[in-house]
Amino acid sequence: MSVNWFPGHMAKALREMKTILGQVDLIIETCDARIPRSSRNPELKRLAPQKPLILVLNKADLSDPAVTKAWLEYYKEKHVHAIACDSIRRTGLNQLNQLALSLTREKIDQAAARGRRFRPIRLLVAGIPNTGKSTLINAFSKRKAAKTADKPGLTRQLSWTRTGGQFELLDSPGVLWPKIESDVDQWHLATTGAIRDDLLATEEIAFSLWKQLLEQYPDATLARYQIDTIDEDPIISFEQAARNRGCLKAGGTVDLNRFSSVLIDEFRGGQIGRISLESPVLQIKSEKNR
Ligand SMILES: Nc1nc2c(ncn2[C@@H]2O[C@H](COP(=O)(O)OP(=O)(O)OP(=O)(O)O)[C@@H](O)[C@H]2O)c(=O)[nH]1
Ligand SMILES: [Mg+2]
Repeated sequence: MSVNWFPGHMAKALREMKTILGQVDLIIETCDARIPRSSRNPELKRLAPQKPLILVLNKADLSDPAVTKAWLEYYKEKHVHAIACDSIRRTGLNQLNQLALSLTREKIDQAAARGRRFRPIRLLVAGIPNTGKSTLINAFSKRKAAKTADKPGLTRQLSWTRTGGQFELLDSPGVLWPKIESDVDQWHLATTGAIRDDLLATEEIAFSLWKQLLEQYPDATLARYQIDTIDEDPIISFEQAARNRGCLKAGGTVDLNRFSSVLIDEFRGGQIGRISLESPVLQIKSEKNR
């Protein structure tokens, strides 16, 4: 099946980011703390390998705190500057502010020594769709300058926001890459809402999420969907959960499509619990096998 998740506006945004990079002091890359592996765009790394970069594991209020901590340790070992944030409640933003200052100080001091007037530090906020770039900019600037929404592909243009303080922030449209190779990556991106809901079959996304929940978070999942025991075949408990939720068609047959939407919504809203779908342990294993 050929799925087009790299529409024209993303290619255009990448081109525009390339041309404006000369004006940017530092890149803040947002990814989703629940899926730090599949929510990083390899094209962004290629865009400016020499620029200082801070990786924000955003939506950390929804991810498993122990797994997020393990990701931060993983990135520290890899010498990647990473910070966990909740852009809605502004957690992690002071740390982000301090790190952005310390990574750009030398450049700003050099400019001052050459007699240049003070100018704000320019940050490009980039990442895949729906990872909270615009929300982070609003939180950082304490303004509601950027529009945000619970769906991917809202921001369509590059636009600068002054913070009133030391920074100028460049919001950018969420960009994916032309070919997402792995099925698991596709499912994870769809589950967290990074690719449009109509691009993949809802039931397929939900069932892959269900299997992962049973494996990694069985207690929280069984409790939420009132299931006593797990059958070896996960489709049995999936159907049971749908029934328990009252997702039935006329005549009493189970409505898996409706339950699939319920499950995905509840996952996205954090109602099943704080859940991470990707862990650095598996990441290290796959790196070793390369
Ligand atoms: N729980 C939680 N939700 C967040 C956080 N940051 C953003 N959101 C929500 O995620 C959704 C997407 O946020 P946006 O800021 O529009 O995301 P974006 O990356 O700018 O999206 P595009 O412009 O489409 O690329 C909105 O519903 C936000 O309220 C966070 O840290 N925690
Ligand atoms: Mg946006």
